Amino acid sequence: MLEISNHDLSGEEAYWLVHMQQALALAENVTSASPNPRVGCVLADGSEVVGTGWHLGTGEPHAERMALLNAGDRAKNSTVFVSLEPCCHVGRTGSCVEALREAGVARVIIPVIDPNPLVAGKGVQGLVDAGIDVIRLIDFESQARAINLGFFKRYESKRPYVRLKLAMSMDGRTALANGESKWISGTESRKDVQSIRRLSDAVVTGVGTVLSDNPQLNVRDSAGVKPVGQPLRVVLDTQLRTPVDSRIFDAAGPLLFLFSGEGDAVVDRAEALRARTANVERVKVCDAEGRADIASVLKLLLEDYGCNEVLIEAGATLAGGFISEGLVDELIIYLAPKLLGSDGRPLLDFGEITSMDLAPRFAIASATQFGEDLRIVFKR
Ligand code: AOF
Ligand code: ZN
Repeated sequence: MLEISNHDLSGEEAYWLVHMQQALALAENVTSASPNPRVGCVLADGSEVVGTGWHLGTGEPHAERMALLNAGDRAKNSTVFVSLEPCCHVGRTGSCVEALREAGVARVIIPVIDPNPLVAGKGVQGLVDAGIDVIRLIDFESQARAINLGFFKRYESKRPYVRLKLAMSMDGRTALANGESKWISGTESRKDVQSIRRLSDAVVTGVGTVLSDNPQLNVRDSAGVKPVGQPLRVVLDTQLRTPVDSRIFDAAGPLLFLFSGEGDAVVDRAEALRARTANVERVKVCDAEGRADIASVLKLLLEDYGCNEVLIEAGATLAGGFISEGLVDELIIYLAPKLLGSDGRPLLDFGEITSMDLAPRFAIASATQFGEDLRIVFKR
């Protein structure tokens, strides 16, 4: 496999940049394919695109197969641009390396190696063994990873990629002392939250938020875009205090309640919630205060529910727990140009920090205005 930087391309190869961009854009268009990655594929003959494909999720054809089908006879001798190393295993859909070999493609161009140990370099080896040239355009690697942050996190860190969303005033308050919090952020910000939910495999909240805000936490039809599927909504509710008439049951989409309490009363409440078509599971591990163990919750979502990307929309206590355990990859703060004063509720609750060196640190990844608010994205 040849590794090439963009500025080393010349002549006809300049088209490679355009085709690779298109393959990445096709991948990016997929809201979620979890636990699989978002993948896009373009088949080209010189400057001309002869086939396109993308992967829609478990059990669906891989991007390469869709593109091969789309190209038909024109796949022969074409150059294949795919946003991830092609797979070589016979999983739910059969090896893409095999399909590319059979179609007689000339060359495969990728930005990044698949982190899944079933593939991880073996796809490239399979192509090379079949006499197909493989080129990796190294300058597209970070863009390719950014489309699948959760998929890479799954294999590289054995956890989902976690986003924590919060809305606060200029002085870092989320609600008035009396609990009133509607609406700190404006309509544009709330619309943007919808687009983040749409990308998420799960939206996690705590029972406190269910009791105080009575949210639905689903993806609603915003800006004319029809929601594609719904994220799994997860409520951490140790004693199962969620009332059976909460609005969360009214919205379409799967629901999961995680509890850790014991005794007949909790078991009865679990039955009542199950009757409302929710999954209810006891999480074995709990911390000293009886709160659900956050790392175990994430492990459960990764392994049993196939979640690559998780969004936390919770109050100060649960959000603070995620931060203090170092489990937040991305912090999304909507800053509203209001002041709520020192009696307002704080953004995060995570105990005293005794030295500046111990303060959790993030770097600013972007700052964008939404209506009157500013959205600041921080990354670890
Ligand atoms: C590709 N193109 O479009 C996708 C790939 O369960 P399976 O058989 O669908 O295999 C899933 C694995 O295949 C997934 O974890 C990833 O390693 C690879 N996904 N590969 O070449 C695709 N979706
Ligand atoms: Zn494949």
